[in-house]
Amino acid sequence: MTIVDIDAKIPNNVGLAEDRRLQRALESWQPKFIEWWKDLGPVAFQDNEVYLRTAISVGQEGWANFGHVKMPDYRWGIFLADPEPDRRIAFGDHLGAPAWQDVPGEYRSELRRLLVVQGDTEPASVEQQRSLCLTAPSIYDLRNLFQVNVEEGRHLWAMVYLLHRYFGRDGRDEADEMLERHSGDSDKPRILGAFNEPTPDWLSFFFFTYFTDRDGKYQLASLRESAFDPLSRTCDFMLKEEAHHMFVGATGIGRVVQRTVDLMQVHDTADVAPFGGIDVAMLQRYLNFHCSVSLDLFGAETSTNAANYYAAGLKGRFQEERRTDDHRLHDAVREVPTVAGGGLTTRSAPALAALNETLRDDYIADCQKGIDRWNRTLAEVGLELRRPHVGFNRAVGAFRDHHVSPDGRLVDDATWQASVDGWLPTADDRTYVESLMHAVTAPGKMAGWLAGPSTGVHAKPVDYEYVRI
Ligand code: BYC
Ligand code: FE
Ligand code: FE
Repeated sequence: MTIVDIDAKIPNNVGLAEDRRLQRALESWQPKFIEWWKDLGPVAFQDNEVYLRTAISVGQEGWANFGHVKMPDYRWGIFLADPEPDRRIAFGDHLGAPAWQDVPGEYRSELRRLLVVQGDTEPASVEQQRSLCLTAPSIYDLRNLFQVNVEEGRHLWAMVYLLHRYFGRDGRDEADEMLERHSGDSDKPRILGAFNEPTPDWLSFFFFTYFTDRDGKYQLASLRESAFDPLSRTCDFMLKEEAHHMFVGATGIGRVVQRTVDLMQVHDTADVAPFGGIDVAMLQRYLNFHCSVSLDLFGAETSTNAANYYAAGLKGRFQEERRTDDHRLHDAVREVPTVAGGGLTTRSAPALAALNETLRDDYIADCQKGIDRWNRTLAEVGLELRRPHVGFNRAVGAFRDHHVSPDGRLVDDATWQASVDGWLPTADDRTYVESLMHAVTAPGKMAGWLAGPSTGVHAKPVDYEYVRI
């Protein structure tokens, strides 16, 4: 078991104290990170004490420590899951060979690219969410927002460590650039589409953590399979933190749904806006938006990048080792969606090239589970939320130049224009949701558009002072 040196300037279990060069490199990056956090992290509450969990050990038990800290004093650290003795590569052309402890020269640029794309999303999400602290529906939610933010900051640290440790000068340059690109910046935007969209309100935040952080889960799970063992161990630990982010989204939307249903029952109407609620049709439009932009994050249905990553052993499938095929996929084929002959259909493609689609399928099945849970609440009023068709509102892949309705019909431009206000959030929706966003700061009190959580954080009561105001 590797020891975590939590008191070091940079808490870590990678033996930083023994690697003076790396230590110096990271210690010169650290002030830039703190600068970035102060400039582009949460716009307020930097001097307030927040009840946060900090990773202090990587073992199954007791890896987290809870206590009140000011965010700029958060112990961002570098934590790799414990190594698996004699770990072997589980897929691709190097199947069965020992996992790599260093980067093979021939895969250097591809691996660097993957780390940069992954790392870029982490600070992007903090930037997207930076104003939400002004309008939190409770201090329980405010604390959860900050927990997500500091952990996304730590995820950036995770990728920056790998870049500094294994990629020399190029890696250091890439690490600096992670703090120079910014979400929505017209000159230097973040790399992936969804990370340049604003997260203007808490409804968007809950859907973002439900759908977009879940892309994080699936991408990290694929990278955990990597032959490059330090990446695998890094992602393994990041996934433990990721679970909380998706919990915030799943329970956040669950609480909105609960409140909507309560208001519908009390007032005997589906139009809950006069009572400060969010009606189900509006929830559906927000869901459609966040689901579709997150589906884009998986890339095109067929991709030579994806095939190369897999064959090389850089990026596997979700739960690679539980699959019963040959883990090489040279001869395998699968159907992928396409648009042809005026309709939606499928075509056969090499399974290797179609790995983005395979991961997207796994992701979609996972997304559906939470929707089913929300629908158990909505069943009380005879309504439901539906996952939009995979082709709806897509900007990447086979559907990008086509209009597909949420229920999966190929529609022409005129139909799209006439219908889109029922399918995606309108300016009026956004204005209405914004009108609900007021900070509620008394412990245990909740804004009127969502129900309270069923339990507090880490066995504390719901009315605990999660943020000392
Ligand atoms: N926006 O061959 P294709 C997270 C580019 S989220 C803009 O299909 P590929 C988090 C693509 O880069 C997880 N561009 O792409 C969540 C390629 O460009 P190049 C993030 C896009 O490489 C919440 C070109 O289009 N991690 O952690 O097979 C909060 C051709 O496309 C987009 C990762 O993504 C897009 N949506 O697949 C905080 C893991 N989609 O190379 C954090 C690492 C595609 O031709 N990334 N493009 O210049 C990857 O594995 C792959 O890069 C992708 C794309 C799956 C993203
Ligand atoms: Fe993350
Ligand atoms: Fe996350």
